[in-house]
Amino acid sequence: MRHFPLLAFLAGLALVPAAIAAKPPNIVFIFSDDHALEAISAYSGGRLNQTPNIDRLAKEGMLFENSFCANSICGPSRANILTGKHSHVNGFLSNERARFDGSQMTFPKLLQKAGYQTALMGKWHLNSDPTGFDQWEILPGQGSYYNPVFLQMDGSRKQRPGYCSDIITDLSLDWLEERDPDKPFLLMCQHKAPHRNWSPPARHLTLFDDRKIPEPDTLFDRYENRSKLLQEHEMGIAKHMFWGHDMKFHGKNQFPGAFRDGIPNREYERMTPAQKALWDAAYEPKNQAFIKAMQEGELSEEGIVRWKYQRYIKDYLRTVQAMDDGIGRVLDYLDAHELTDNTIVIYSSDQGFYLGEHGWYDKRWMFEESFKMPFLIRWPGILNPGTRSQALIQNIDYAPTFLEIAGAEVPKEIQGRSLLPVLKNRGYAPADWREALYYAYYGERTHHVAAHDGVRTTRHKLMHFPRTREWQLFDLVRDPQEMHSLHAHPDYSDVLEQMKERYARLRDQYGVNSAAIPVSRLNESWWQQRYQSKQKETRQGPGKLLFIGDSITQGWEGAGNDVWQQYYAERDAINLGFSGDRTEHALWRLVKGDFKGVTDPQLAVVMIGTNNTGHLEQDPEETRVGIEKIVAQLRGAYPKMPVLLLGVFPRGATPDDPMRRINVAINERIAALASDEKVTFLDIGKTFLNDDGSLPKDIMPDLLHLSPKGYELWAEAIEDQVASLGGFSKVTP
Ligand code: SGN
Ligand code: CA
Repeated sequence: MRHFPLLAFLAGLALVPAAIAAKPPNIVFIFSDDHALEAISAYSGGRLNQTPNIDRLAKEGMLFENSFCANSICGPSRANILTGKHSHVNGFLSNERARFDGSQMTFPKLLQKAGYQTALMGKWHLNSDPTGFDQWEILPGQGSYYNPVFLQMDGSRKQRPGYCSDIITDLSLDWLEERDPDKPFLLMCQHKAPHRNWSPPARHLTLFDDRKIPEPDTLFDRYENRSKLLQEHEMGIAKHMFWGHDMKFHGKNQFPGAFRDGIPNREYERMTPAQKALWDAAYEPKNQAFIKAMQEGELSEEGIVRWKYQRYIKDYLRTVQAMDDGIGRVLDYLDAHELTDNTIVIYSSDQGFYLGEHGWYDKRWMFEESFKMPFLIRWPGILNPGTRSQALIQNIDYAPTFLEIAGAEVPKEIQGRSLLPVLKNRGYAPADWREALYYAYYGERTHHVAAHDGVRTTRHKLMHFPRTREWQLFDLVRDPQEMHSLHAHPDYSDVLEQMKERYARLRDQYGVNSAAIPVSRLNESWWQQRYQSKQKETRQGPGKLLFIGDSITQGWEGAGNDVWQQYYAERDAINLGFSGDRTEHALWRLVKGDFKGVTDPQLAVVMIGTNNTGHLEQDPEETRVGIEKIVAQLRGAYPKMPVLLLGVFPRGATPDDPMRRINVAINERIAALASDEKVTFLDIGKTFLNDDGSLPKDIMPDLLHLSPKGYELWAEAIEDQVASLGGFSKVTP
């Protein structure tokens, strides 16, 4: 029997009509892609635009001013929402080459179990088919604005004429019409808009033509007083807008200094002649006027950026307008069918977006504009109209909220918190509510935003960039635009320490362990090249013996080369050592790599972890988990292959060297991995050491890497095991 704990609190509220208490409420989750708070008039006061229908939710319900995502990018945010978990737990870290594991627990599945009818219409972008929905129809990948194709549940594709946001609204309303009226329902109506390339519908093509949209103060940010990594971005209005795709010009780029080449306006290519005619009638006069002004030298460099900003923001806002029209139609439908009173309506978007702030478009950074998500909720009879909440909420909270509302049990594994106590408390956070949020972006090549994570309280934000091991600290009250990092400011040394403590505590609470989360180093060109050449080698195979590690393993190609030739060349060995790799990087290579040619490897030799120690002085327990994942990855890929796991080699001059001690502690822990009968653990550290435990320089000249003699000792020390485990005939030097 199901029970509804909600009833208890509903009963306590005088406002609740009896009808509501009788039936669990329906949930309409309206979700968009890349909608910045600044482009919602309920949030911004209408500085840029008016969104009357989204605003209805604010007027009739509750608006959250401190609503955040856990990872400011599309697929990951959707995965956070579905699972109620941070990215490192649900496994969907970035858009690049990721597939959502739909076999895991998600809230739609649990709502289904609790008796809800569930449907999803529109953008999905998780690269695997939706699970947990009675009905769905989704855009493939990013989808298109004009005459979009939709994936059907039977695997077929259907092109639908018209404009994406209108069609997604139609599909949603059709489903509402056809559903079983006796069951509560969850409808996820998920728009593509206002995602790039910001293509408006015919009816809004000239909206804002008579206006100059105000520019943000930081449009010309020079990225001073913050990490140098900010300058690496490729998401600038000044430098990274495409002539065709973004700026909607036809033909060849006439001003290569000001616009990027390469991607035409693919949406235009999709249009019917009639759609094209309307489009051209709207854009061409404006485009030709700009081209003429450019040819006549009328625009300064700044003037060009300003023009591009106007083109960008107007198109963006036009797509918002069309979506807002659709939201109005959904709300009207609920009214007309007397569903409003027992239906919770939510509006949110996968993350925020830069509307020129810091000179940017796109998202990914933990800065406010893209870290924030809109979150508005209407729940007649429960929420006081026009309430604005300051509580710190995050997208991992949605799943437990919906489950609690439906009277379903909230699984312990969920990391978010139900928002019901906040909703019940007129938007005020209860006494035991969180004081800080954790955020992590895992890096992608698109737009060149370096991986970072951090914590935010109501007042401060701490960011950490692992690549440069930099901290950034912002005081959001004094510097809301985040123009000046205070991490080195003496007045903030206490705040910095407190924030670092919070950061450590939250990472601990959520089980964030950088050693065990796959990370690429494709942004380093030598690494990328080595990765590609090793890809080729593993595709060609056969690869009977795999060496997996860091620079010490890579060194078989250098100081160890003669010994390698003698021992391993004839055994079809492949050197998968990458200088500077920590466990997370080796793990990434194993997870993402193409080992097609390696069909029947006889043995893997693994030795890694010393860079987790050397770069980060990482807790040996964390490094252990990273090594465990590497071994598990190998075991999963090749169940028959034995693994020879070597203890991390000693480093530093003497046994009391702090790094040496960490490596020893790692080895004490990873020895236990040999409980798997296919894994043999061997610690050959002593081979390299003097009797007193000191490291001789003729073996490790820099007290970390091996000399030719060191490689000889290594090969000799493991030869018995290599031969017997791998089934090779023994090499006798
Ligand atoms: C596309 C866009 C990017 C955008 C990503 C991710 N380029 O690659 O600008 O950052 O999607 O967006 S485009 O040329 O296709 O327009 S997300 O919302 O899916 O995460
Ligand atoms: Ca997005």
